Amino acid sequence: MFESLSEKLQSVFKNLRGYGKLTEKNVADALREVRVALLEADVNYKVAKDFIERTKQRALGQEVLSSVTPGQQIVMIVHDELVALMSGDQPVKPSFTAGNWIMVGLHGCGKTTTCGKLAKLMAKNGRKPLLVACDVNRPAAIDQLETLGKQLQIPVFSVRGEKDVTEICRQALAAAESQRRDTLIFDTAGRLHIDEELVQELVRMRDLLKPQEILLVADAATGQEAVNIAEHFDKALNVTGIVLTKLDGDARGGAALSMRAVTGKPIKFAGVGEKLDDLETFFPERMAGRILGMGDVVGLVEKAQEAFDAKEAEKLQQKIADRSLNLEDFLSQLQQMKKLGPLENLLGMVPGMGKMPDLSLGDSQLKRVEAIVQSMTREERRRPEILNASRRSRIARGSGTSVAEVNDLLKQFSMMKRMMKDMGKMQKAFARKGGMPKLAR
Ligand SMILES: Nc1nc2c(ncn2[C@@H]2O[C@H](COP(=O)(O)OP(=O)(O)O)[C@@H](O)[C@H]2O)c(=O)[nH]1
Ligand SMILES: [Mg+2]
Repeated sequence: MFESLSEKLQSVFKNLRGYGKLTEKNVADALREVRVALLEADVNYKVAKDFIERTKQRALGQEVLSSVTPGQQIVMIVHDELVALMSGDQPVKPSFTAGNWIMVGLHGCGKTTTCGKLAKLMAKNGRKPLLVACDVNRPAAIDQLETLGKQLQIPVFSVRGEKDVTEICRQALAAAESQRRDTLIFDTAGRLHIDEELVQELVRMRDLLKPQEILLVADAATGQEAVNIAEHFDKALNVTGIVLTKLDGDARGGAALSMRAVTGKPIKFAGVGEKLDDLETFFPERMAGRILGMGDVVGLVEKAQEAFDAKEAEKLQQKIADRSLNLEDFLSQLQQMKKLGPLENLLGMVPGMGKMPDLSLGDSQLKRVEAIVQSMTREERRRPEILNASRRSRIARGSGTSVAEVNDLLKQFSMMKRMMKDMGKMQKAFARKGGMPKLAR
C-alpha cells in the first residue's frame, strides 16, 4: 500500500536521523522533500501545503525530547499530523449499527463488492444483514449480488423487472421485518459520471429509508478524481462517510490523505482486495503507521488472531513488545503469515518488514528458511549472536543451503530486530506524550 510514498518519506527521515541537533534549515529541507513526496502521491495541493506548514510550526516550536533523536521526533510529528489529516477533529469510531445502509458511487468503484464485504463484517459483529439489490439498470448487477449472498449465506432481496427503486425499497423493508433482519445494505446503480437522474433516484431512496449510513464508495486508485467525485456526491446527498476501495492496488495515497480534509467526511472503511474478507475498518492511526513504515502490529495481531490460535498471537505480540524475538519466533511468524494469505498484504504490517522486499517468500524459499533454522541448535536459535563462521558453515551443510543464504537470513533477522528497537524507543516517547501507536493493547 502506498509503497512509493512510504519509501520516499522513509528515506527523508533516514537522512535526518544522523543529525544530533536539527536546525531550521534541516527541517525546512526535509519538509520540502516531504511536500514533493505528498504531491507525487497525488495529495491535494492545498492539503499538502497546509500539512507542511503545520508540521514545520510544530517541529520548530517543540523542545527536543531527550529520549529520541531529533530525526525520530520529526517522524513522530509527521505521524501525528498524518493522523490528524485523516481523522479531522473527531476520531473515527467503527460502527456496525443496525438500520439501513446505502452504498452510492460511480460505476465500477466497488459498490456491489463492498455490499458483500460489509454484510460479512456486519454478520461478524452480531447483525442480521439483508442485501438489497437496487441497481435496476443492469440485470447482471442483481446476479452479482445474489452470487455474493450465496457465498456468504446471507439473504439477498430483489424484485426482477421492477424499475422503481423506491418500490423495491418498500418491499425490502417489509421483507426484513418478516425475516427478522436488522441491517439492510442497499446496493445502488452507478453511472460513468454523476448526473441528475442518478442523484434524484438516490435522494428518493434516502428520503424513504432515512439511512443509518449513506456511504460513498470511491476508487482510491483514481487519486484526486476520487476526492472530487466524493465532493459532488456529498453535496447532492450529504453522505455520512466514505469507503475507499482498491487500496491494495497501485493507489498512491492521494485519495486517502486528502479525502477528509477536502470533503470533511470521514473514511469509514477501506477495501484492500477483491475477496469478501478484504474490507477493514479505517483507522487513521494505523494508516499513518503503515505509510511511515512503522508497522501495524495491532492490525497484524488482529488478523492473526482470526486465522490462528489467539494464545499464539498474544505470545507474538508480547515478544514484539519486549523485543525478545528470536529465530524460532521468526520462523513461526513466517509460517503463520503464510497461512494468512499473500505475504505482501501482511508484510507492511510487521515492523521492519515493510523494508525487506527480499522477504517475499515463495513456498520453496520458506522451506529453505525452515531448513536453515531447523539445522541450528536450540541455543543458536535463541542467541543468534553466537553463530560464528564455523557454525554457519555447519548449518549451511546441514540444511543443504549455502553460507551466503544463512548469512542473508541472519542479516534480515537482525534488521528486523534493529527496527523493533527503534520502534520501541519511539513508542516510549509517544507513550509519554499521552500515547500514539501502541504495541500492546
Ligand atoms: N483490488 C480490488 N478490487 C476491488 C476492490 N473493490 C472492488 N474491486 C473490484 O472492482 C470491480 C468493480 O466492482 P463492483 O463491486 O462490481 O463495482 P460497482 O460497479 O460499483 O458495483 C470488481 O472487479 C471488483 O472485484 C478492492 O478493494 N480491491
Ligand atoms: Mg454494482
